[in-house]
Amino acid sequence: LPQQAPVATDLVEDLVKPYPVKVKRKRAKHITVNDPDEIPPIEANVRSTPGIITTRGCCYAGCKGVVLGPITDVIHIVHGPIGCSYYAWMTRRNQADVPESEQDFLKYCFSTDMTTNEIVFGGEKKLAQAVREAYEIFHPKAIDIFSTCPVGLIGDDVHAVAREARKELKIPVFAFSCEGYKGVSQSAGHHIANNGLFKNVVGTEELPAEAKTNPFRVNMLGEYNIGGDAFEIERLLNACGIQLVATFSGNAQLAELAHSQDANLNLIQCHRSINYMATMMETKYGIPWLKVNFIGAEATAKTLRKIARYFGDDELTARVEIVIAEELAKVEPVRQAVRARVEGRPVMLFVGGSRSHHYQSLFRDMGMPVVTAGYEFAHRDDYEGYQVASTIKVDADSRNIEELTVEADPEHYRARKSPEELERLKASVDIADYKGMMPEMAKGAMVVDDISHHELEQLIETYHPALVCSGIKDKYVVEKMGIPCKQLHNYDYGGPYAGFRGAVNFYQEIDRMVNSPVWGFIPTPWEKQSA
Ligand code: CFN
Ligand code: HCA
Repeated sequence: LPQQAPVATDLVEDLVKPYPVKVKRKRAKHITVNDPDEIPPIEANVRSTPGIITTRGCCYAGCKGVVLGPITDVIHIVHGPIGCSYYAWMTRRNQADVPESEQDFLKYCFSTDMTTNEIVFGGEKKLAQAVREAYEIFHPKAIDIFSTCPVGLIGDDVHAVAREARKELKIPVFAFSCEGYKGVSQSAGHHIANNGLFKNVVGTEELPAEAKTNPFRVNMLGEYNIGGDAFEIERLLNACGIQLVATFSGNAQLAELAHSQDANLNLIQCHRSINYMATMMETKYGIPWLKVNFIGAEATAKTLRKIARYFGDDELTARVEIVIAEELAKVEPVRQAVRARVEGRPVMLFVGGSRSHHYQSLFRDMGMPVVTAGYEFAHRDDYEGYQVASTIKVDADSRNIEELTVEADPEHYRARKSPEELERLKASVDIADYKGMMPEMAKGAMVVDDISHHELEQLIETYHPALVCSGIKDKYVVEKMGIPCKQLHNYDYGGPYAGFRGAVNFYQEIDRMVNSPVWGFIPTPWEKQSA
């Protein structure tokens, strides 16, 4: 790992200086200087301080927007005021490619449009009517319902409405109590969504026998097809002869999730949002899981090798090596050309719950040092990275909101914990850890959890970055400071960035951004000072 020029020891103090005493004490616990050999403690997954501008999302965003929204053939009805739907309508850029013969509701926006009347007199009747109407018009395979803040406050029983609708319409209708205010961020919503999906969908169907002949059957967990990433991952898995049973939940249809228990291995891209599903599938069906990273060319190659190593099959290993060689031959010339133009230029990364870690691989490919990074809402294990595969230490930090009791299903449970299995899991882990942010980040780099706008601005003035990666809530603040800001949530208008083709897209995009002459016309704060 590269060494980072050590930051001034008083930088942490400087960052929190303008805050009142209590806030200062709180925020200081979320800021630390990294040491990959001796991971320093960092406070995470706690309530944001009122009055401080945070970039976090809400529970509803995590449940409906992130985990369930990408499923294409289910009608997602939001029970709440129209704004909750309108402002979430297609902004995440999760893509889908649904055959003509199949239903696709992705581009639609369904809401009960709750108004004062329902807030005062209750909204259950309006919700029941909305479910009926959606069914009569579209005849979907299933309907799910999402509560937003006011629903919890007035006490509508969305689960009772779902139960009645199930009886009346004879299709699965299930509800999620994911009111925005629950928990401390979107993280609570991921958990609620995972529990609901596991309880109502996974294991309700079986993969047909003719689809079970390939011994290398995997699910992609925590891959939402932002900007088409899942398409590229699927292309690579296909090329290697690995069967993708289900993706949770990018470009997913209900049926594939329903028979996902027939996969042999779960690959986790975004651990933060989906670790609950991996653990429950392991407990009930005995399916082991491995953390992977398809972001970055080097990372993708390691990930494919890791999968091949897990299955331990010579033919598969040989095929994987051929795919890697062919793909890297196309990537390398672009990578080298771009690297020559961007190498050494500092980057700052502040995104969600996994990308601030994964995108460091892409910047490593280009030789751009990540001087400071942090998550909006990830938990301590995502920073410290002690959980890398099923057999290794359990996520002790993930305190549950709605704990589901999951028992092994004797029909399906395959004895996975044999000594050989353990050895193979460990060996695959050795190829590339993808543990978490801090073990893979330079010594001396600054780590800031749930960063505020004030801290972001001050860090920009400290590091003079060539690029900031973040989201919509600070993109234009950063660009008005004369520094390009790449959105790593929705990829601005770009993508895919996963896999080998994605890496090429990303190198070219970053080259265009950081080397654009337009930044010469907007003075940075430090240029203004010296003028
Ligand atoms: S697509 Fe994922 S990769 S699911 Fe998660 S933690 Fe969000 S919506 Mo925005 S971009 Fe972001 Fe991650 Fe996993 Fe996305 S970094 S904040 S909740 N996220
Ligand atoms: C969310 C979704 C979000 C927001 C992106 C952003 C996304 O948390 O509500 O703040 O730019 O990726 O769409 O994370």
